[in-house]
Amino acid sequence: MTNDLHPALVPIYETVLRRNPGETEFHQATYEVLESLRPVVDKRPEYVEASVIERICEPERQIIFRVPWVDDRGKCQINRGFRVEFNSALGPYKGGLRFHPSVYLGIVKFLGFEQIFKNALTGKPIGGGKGGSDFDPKGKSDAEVMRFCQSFMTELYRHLGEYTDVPAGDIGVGGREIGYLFGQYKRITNRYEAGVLTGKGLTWGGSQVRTEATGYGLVYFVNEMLLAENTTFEGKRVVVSGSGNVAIYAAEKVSQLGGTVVALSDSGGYVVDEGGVDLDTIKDIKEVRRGRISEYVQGRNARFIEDGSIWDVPCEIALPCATQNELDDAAAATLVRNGVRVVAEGANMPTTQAGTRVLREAGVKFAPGKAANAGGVATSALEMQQNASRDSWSFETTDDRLKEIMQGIFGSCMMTAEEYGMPGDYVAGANIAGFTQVADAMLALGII
Ligand code: NDP
Ligand code: 2IT
Repeated sequence: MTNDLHPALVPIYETVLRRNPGETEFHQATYEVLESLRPVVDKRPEYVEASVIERICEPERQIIFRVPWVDDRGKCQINRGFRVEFNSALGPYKGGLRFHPSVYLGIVKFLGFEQIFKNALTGKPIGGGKGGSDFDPKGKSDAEVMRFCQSFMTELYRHLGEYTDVPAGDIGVGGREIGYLFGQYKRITNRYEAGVLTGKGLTWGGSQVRTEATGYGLVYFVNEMLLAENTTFEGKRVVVSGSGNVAIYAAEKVSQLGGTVVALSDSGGYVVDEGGVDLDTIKDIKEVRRGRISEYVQGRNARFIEDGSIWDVPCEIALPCATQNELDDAAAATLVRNGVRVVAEGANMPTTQAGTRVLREAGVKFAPGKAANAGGVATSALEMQQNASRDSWSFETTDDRLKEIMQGIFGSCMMTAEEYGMPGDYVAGANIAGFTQVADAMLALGII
């Protein structure tokens, strides 16, 4: 289906389909950006003439490698590792690593593609990339996770560097994994090159607020959306999907700003606590014990629902913070029926194309992930900045910078949408604002 694309972009999208067979998530991510570029093609034909759009859809480099490791029973396990270095027009490749059994090239490419524009929106000098593995950390011992990370880095290290490519976390990769990865990088290279990875621990080169940054940044962005509608989080019912890094700190900031998070989930189901979910308990289950969300209801007046959708829970603000395509058209219709006013993506591409259409047609304010969840990578850029200057900033200073960056992204999405005749369309605003920055740099750098 190409009928919403500018005619000049149809052959480019057809090339994406032909070159990347079966990579449906990558097709979806490119289609969404190309669709937004309709007015840009008319205004700036040089982007097509200098094949900037065509080049931006083809990764600069794609690395796929074997990751052998030995489990606790002494048995050899084989996983597949990926790093897609998508675009370095604005800076070194930057983007997370995902460890999840669903990871394949199409997932890594969609994430890397989104990352290009997200990183441009932050205003920081970072290009776009993403990586990961089909390794499943669930149920593995710390020792197994360490051996896997060491094997993964034994290949990946040769492609990294603070001026080349700087990974961080994503699904299944948090502080523990970044520690093992950084340790192995340091050992192989014999360099304490702190700026090669972000999301490090506070005692070994990490930045204040990086743990909280994606979730906090998402809520700062939504706060700007609410202020534009003359309202705030105060007294609002909020549903947050997931219960990982992004979901937990989004929920924390929502409650700090006076909202009530009534539901959270994991891949096993969701919990509803009408009085507001207790985050100390969630942190203990998820961050300390690495347990299941179902454990939350033990001894409390809350419900666990195994089958069904968290989007059935009525709310005014919905924050999908788990994974791609978790909010489809049926879920969107239920949210609309129950009176949702704002949907903002903490995860990458959590809303399907049909889901986005339902929300948009119902007049729901919708914030796309590349704008709304950019606080994580923006704070990674602040971590790189602190590493480069051998400095470390206080929590307050770093949090203030994060807030300013999110306000800046909100402003540029809004202004760009207005400039291109689509006021209030944050999807168009984010895609166009991110794209034009990268495209202008690519024009200046010549055909490379
Ligand atoms: P975590 O691994 O910390 O948490 C992921 C959460 O989502 C868990 O609750 C997990 O449940 C759930 N989940 C993951 N995959 C699935 C699935 N296939 N079906 C149902 N539930 C699932 O990851 P993050 O919080 O870091 O990442 C969440 C999202 O946010 C991702 O889309 C990521 O790309 C995006 N993101 C992350 C950033 C970061 O800085 N970490 C920055 C910007 C975006 P379970 O434990 O049961 O698997
Ligand atoms: O999707 C994302 O922006 C991330 N997982 C964070 C990337 C980063 O480099 O901090």
